[in-house]
Amino acid sequence: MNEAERFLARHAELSRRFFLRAGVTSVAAGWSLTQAHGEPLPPDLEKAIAKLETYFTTQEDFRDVSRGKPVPHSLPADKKKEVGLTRETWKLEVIADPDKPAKLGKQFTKKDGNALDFEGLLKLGERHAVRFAKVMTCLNIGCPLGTGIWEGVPLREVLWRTEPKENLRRVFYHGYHNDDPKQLFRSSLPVGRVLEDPEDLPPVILCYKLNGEFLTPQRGAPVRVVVPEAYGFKSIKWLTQISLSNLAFANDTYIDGNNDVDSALKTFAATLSVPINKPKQPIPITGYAQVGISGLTKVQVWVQPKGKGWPADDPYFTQAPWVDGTILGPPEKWGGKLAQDAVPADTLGFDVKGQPKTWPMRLSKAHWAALLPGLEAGEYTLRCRTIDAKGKAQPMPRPFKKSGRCDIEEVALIVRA
Ligand SMILES: Nc1nc2c(c(=O)[nH]1)N[C@H]1C(S)=C(S)[C@@H](COP(=O)(O)O)O[C@H]1N2
Ligand SMILES: [Mo]
Repeated sequence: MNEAERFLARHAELSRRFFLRAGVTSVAAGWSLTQAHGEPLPPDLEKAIAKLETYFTTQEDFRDVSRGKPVPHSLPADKKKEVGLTRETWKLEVIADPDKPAKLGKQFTKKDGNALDFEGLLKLGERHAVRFAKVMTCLNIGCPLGTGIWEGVPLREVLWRTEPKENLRRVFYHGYHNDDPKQLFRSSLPVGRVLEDPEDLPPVILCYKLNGEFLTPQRGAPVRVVVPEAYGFKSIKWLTQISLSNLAFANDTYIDGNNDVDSALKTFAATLSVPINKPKQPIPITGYAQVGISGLTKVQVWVQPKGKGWPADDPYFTQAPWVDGTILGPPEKWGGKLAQDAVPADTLGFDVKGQPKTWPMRLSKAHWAALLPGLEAGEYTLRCRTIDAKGKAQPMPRPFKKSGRCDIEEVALIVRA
């Protein structure tokens, strides 16, 4: 056996000993692993897993990338009230696009006094509300901003109330932007996506709750759009206007940054903890994977001596000796400040006991761990990648940056005597 073969064999043995696929579920601390059939985890790995982020993110812990001068959520309380950024004063206009109007039976405007208010939205929610888990990721940043259970009324319920007749091809929407056209942040969807949910996706919603609580101003209160399968820029915050258009193509704000605005969430892996190690000691590693529309079957890692290089005709390292990490099961504790730490009843994708029906869940995250065989002292490069449900290795099938980050992550791995 050469060195690489020995590494692979030793990795296979460690995995068998410590991670028995069926036996890997998480307990007490949220993330530690029961070892129903395997040996207890080495303390270093146990500790790293116990320290993983909680599955859901509290509203406060979401990373904020809001634009605006001032950012709307920072306005003083009086001003918020005045401009409709409170639940008491919020008004949503739903109109025909003045430039390319769809033919509607009705419009909802402030002028006519029939704009939708928050009470009206909650009333619709009594019959139509849905909730689902989703990771919010900025196409430009790549690293998820947070994961939560988003709740609201399917946008189509409001759309149908305009009694559309014809010439409706696209739905445009924007939020409060300090009444300054230069600050407008807008997005859009083909009307078909609003009316129907392909491939069992949750509906596009007018969202007013996150993790069971009303949205905070930072997260877009009182109401934002949430598009389940999309990157963050489609999920417009501080929503004030929807316009129904005969225009056939997108004019999202994110087009200006050369972004692919039709891109759905991608699957990719990243590390969370990579310790400095002692020679010949097994190396505990943890990470997460974003689970895009293509699903997730595997997370893999590969360790290479630093600066070793790789044939240029294999830029995605497809021929490298990748080894499988272990995808952790659903957590015992969900976090995110969910009431009683329970997933709310009737959350799409969860059963009556509040357990996920499938795992890993699409449009969300999964966490993973690996215990790598010990190495000689030195510096190494650790890479991780996902294999999606169609068997495609990251960054395929959509490797381009401007449709969402999915580069294979490279981090330094140091082994020091
Ligand atoms: N009105 C408005 N909505 C917005 C934005 C904004 O600047 N203004 N930023 C968008 C972008 S680019 C992202 S990535 C998400 C982030 O959502 P979050 O702040 O809840 O994490 O909000 C989106 N909605
Ligand atoms: Mo973004």
